[in-house]
Amino acid sequence: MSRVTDRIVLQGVSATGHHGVLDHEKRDGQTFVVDVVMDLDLAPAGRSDDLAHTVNYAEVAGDVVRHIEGEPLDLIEALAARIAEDTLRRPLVEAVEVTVHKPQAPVGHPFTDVQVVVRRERRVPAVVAMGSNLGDSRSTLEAAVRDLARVEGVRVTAVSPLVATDPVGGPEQPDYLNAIALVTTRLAPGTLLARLHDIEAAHGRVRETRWGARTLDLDLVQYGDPVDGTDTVSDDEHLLLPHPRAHERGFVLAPWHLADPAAYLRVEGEPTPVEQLLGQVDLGGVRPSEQWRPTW
Ligand code: PH2
Ligand code: MG
Ligand code: MG
Repeated sequence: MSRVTDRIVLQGVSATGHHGVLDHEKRDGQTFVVDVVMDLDLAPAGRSDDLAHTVNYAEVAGDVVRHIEGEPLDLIEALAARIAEDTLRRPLVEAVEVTVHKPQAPVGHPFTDVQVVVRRERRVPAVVAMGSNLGDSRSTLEAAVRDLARVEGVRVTAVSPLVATDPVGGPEQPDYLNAIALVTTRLAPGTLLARLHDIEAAHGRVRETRWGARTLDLDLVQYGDPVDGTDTVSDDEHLLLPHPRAHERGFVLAPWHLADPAAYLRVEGEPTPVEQLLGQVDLGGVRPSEQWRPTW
């Protein structure tokens, strides 16, 4: 279920900078050398052969040189941290390790190199809606929580109570059990969604009838925080975010509110309290269920 992280390694980018605690360092400048290791999923670019599906390392090198040549700092720790934060702003980068070398540092003794290494990981909150109405739904949902927690780069932070719900849409089918899992993740949204599909498939999910009965459905409802505007909004047909129907579905809103009474969802562009949305939907088909005991 997990993935050995792919990476891009950019090594030995060098330029002259004026960083250092000593006056002569600020005045005269010296060579700084930077390595950047980016963790990201390279499978999409491997399939498509399209630069838009990966990180352009030439752009990263440009950023590094701008930082080296930019505002003089006292510490190479500060230089490394800024480069790392900048790199992590690129949406596909899950984690980054930056090494700053200062081979001409005023160390006062013969030495070959001094380096600082910083690692920074993306940590984005995300909301996963879970549903099942075929087989032993409660056991399936419990297993799905464990599977989710085992995905490399995903932490489960909270899980809602189970709710029993009337099926919405689709053909005649059994009632559902629904729940919400709150996670934090360093995975990019498309990567997280692909891992959700892997878990569905591992539980025998086959994609046949739209809105038909299923052993397991895992939907990515929201990625990021709409309150501070860091949520991903996407109309890519393979990655619709926020989930286009979540705001009108009691089987999503009710358990979400139980897991996080202060939750917000972006609706028609506006961050909206889930509690308010809950007041606008028909909750007739949503009932408390026999409880589950998810562990992860
Ligand atoms: N999921 C659907 C369609 N209808 N109805 C309920 N009650 N619960 C669901 O999870 C659900 C549904 C499509 O994903
Ligand atoms: Mg669904
Ligand atoms: Mg789905």
